[in-house]
Amino acid sequence: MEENRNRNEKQASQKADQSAENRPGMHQKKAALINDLSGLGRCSLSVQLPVLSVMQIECLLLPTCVLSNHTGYPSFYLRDLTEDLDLMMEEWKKQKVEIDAIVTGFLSSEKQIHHVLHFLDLFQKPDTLVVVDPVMGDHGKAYPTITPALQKAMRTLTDRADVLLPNLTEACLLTDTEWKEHFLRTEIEAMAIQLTEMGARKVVISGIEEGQNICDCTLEKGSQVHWIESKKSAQMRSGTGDLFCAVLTGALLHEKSLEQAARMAGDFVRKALEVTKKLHVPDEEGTAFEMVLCDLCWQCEAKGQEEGGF
Ligand code: PXL
Repeated sequence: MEENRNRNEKQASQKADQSAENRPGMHQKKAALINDLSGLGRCSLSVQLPVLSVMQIECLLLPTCVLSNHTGYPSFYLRDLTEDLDLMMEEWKKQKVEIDAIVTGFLSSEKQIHHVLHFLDLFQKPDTLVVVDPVMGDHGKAYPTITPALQKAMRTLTDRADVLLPNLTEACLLTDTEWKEHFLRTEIEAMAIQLTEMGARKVVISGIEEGQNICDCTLEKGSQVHWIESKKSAQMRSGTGDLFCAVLTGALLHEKSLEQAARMAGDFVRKALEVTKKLHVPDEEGTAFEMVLCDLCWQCEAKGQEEGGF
C-alpha cells in the first residue's frame, strides 16, 4: 500500500515536471466566476468549476448566492450574498489578483448588477475577456427570481460584454421581443444585431431548436452572422447554458475563434446530453456532464503536445 502510494506520488510529480517543461513560459490563465452555488441540480458554479479546471484554467469563485437547489425544483432555499460581494472583491484587490476572464451568471437581484459593475471597474484590464451569461429564463419563461427591475438592469451588463451568451428566451427578454414557439432565422439574426447595438462585442444565441437540429447563432459586431448546426441528441435541461458558457470561455482563453469555441461548447453539451438520456437522469437533476468531462481533458492534452499549451 505504502509502496503504491509512493510510486503514484512520484509519477504525479514527474508528470507535473514534464508538463511544466513542455510549456516554457506558459501563463496559467485565471477566470473569475460570478455565479450562484446551487447545492443540488448541477448548474452554475458547480458545473463551471470542473469544466474550466480540466481546461487548465484557474477559477476564482465569487458566489452571488447559495441555494439548496436550482429554481427549477418545486421549492428552494436561497441565501443571498449581495452584502458580501464588495467585501470579497476588496480582499481580492488587496491580494493584487490579476484576472484574464470575468464570467457572470445567475444574479439574485438588480442590486447585484451594480456590484458586478463595481467588480469590472476593479479588475477589468484592456485585455480581460468579459463573458456575460444573462441567466434569466428558459423555454419562453423567466425564472421565478427575475423581477422587471433585474431584467432591465441586465441590459447595462450587455454593454460591458466582450461576449454575450443568451439563450433564445434571454435574447427576447433583453431585446423586448415577444416570445413565440418558432422564430425565423432572420428574426433571430435581428435580435443578435440588436444585442451588438446594445453594446456587446460578440453574441452567441445558443440552444436554438430547429426541428431535428439544435443551432447556435454567432455574430461579431460589424461582421456576418454564422449558424452552427448539429443533430439534437436530447432535450435541453438545467445547467446546459452554464456548461456551454464554461467550455466557450475556456476555448476563447486558449485563443480559439468565436466559431470554434461555440462549436466545441455545443459538441460538449450535446455529448453530455446523450449520456444523460441513456442514464435516465430526471430533468431536475441536470446534465451528467461528469461522464464526458475527460473528453475536454484529452482535447487539452492533445493540444498541449502539439503546441506546448492547450
Ligand atoms: O442554469 C441556470 C440556472 C442557474 N442558477 C439557478 C437556476 C438556474 C436555472 O434554473 O435556478 C439558481
